[in-house]
Amino acid sequence: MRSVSNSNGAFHPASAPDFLPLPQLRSLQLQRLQSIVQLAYDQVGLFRQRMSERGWTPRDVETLEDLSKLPFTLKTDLRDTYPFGLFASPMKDIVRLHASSGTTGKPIVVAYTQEDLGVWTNVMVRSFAACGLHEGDIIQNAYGYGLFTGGLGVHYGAEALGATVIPISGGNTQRQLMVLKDFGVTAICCTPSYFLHLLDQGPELGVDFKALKLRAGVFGAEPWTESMRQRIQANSGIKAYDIYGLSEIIGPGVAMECQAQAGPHVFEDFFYPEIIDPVTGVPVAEGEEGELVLTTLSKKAMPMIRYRTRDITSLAYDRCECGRTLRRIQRIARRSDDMFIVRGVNVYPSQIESALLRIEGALPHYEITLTRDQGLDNLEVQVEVTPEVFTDTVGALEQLQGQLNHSIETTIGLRAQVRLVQPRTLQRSEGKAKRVIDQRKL
Ligand code: DLL
Repeated sequence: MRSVSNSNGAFHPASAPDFLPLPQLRSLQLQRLQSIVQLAYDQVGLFRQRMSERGWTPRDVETLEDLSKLPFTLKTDLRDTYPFGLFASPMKDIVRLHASSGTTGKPIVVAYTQEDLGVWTNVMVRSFAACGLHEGDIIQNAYGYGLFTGGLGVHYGAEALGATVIPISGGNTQRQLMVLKDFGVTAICCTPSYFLHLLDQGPELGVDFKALKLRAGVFGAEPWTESMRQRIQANSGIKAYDIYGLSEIIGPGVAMECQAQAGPHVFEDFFYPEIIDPVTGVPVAEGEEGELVLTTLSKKAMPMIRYRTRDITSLAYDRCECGRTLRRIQRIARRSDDMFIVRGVNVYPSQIESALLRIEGALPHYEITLTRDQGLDNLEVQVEVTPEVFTDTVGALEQLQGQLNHSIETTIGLRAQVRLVQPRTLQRSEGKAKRVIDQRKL
């Protein structure tokens, strides 16, 4: 069923919760928090055990402030309970699974009930409406379809908005540009770096962005800066909006910018944000920078209580000019762990390490270099090999290189350029090894 929306996109009925008076919003949050804590306590062994260790029961959550006494959920909890250990609903009620990179070779798995998918669609409709998209828009969805949440999350939201969706998925720049132009696309969804790449390639392939009908970009899934936004807007003539999300919480649509472009509003009626000191775990003062912690207030398949995102940001409490009462996160400045994002794919150095060490001849000394060429990310991995391998024939070296390439690609789903180097060439560090050199200019 198509939802109603007015044609100038100023207000969509689904956006009503964005404007709830704060006392009403807080009381809705508390009510939802209490029932989600009860669900997690009843259904998720790990959560119940951690609560019991502290001598707490769901009844101890009497105010929203009590949330800060509850145990955190970490990415390692998802890894340790792989694949389905944190599910709170029986498999028969789970209608969708997605997955995202874990810190080792195994991904982390996330689940949705039908009701959860409804919430996801709802926040995506509100995301589009917030940046002025509406029924009748033609949305090119260049986020990857598959286990990654970007493709399907955006897809169902755009359909429910009443827009026309083009499910083109990622890659194939030439075809993306042709569709942008020939189909009269009015909005595009992809990573900001991929849009820069499209923008760079446009003139070569006869596409003048300023002559297109395109007016908005919904960009996220990786860090980007205000200067990148300015560059995109100046060179393409579109408005570039920041969308934030993560698989563990739902996917895209945890937070989205409105037309004021003052940082993504968190859809707080479904996701409760806190900012903590990443070292001590203690909540920071209002407006201070720290690690974003999110609690899902309605998720039935896999409730996340105080999930540590590792994303460093701050929360803006001041009233936005759009009138939304939802707090805003500021741009994600960095992460408190070593995950990096290449072409929208999350990668941990430890995944690359395990891919390398699976192959005989590779040594545990490696260095990852990230560069960006015409908007496209490149991933180079230099790895030291044993002296025996190094003195081997060229053919043997090439074979090893091929094996390492393959091992990395099957582990992280991305192609890297592997370079074999002699033992003891890479710089040794006295403390924590510096594995990643990021030379990308945002
Ligand atoms: O990237 C979901 C998504 C899809 C968001 C499409 C936006 C658009 P994951 O693959 O689980 O999910 O990666 C989540 O990506 O913890 C951040 O570190 C980073 N990230 C996502 N959005 C932004 C953003 C999707 N707007 C991880 N700015 C998060 C900076 C972002 N970093």
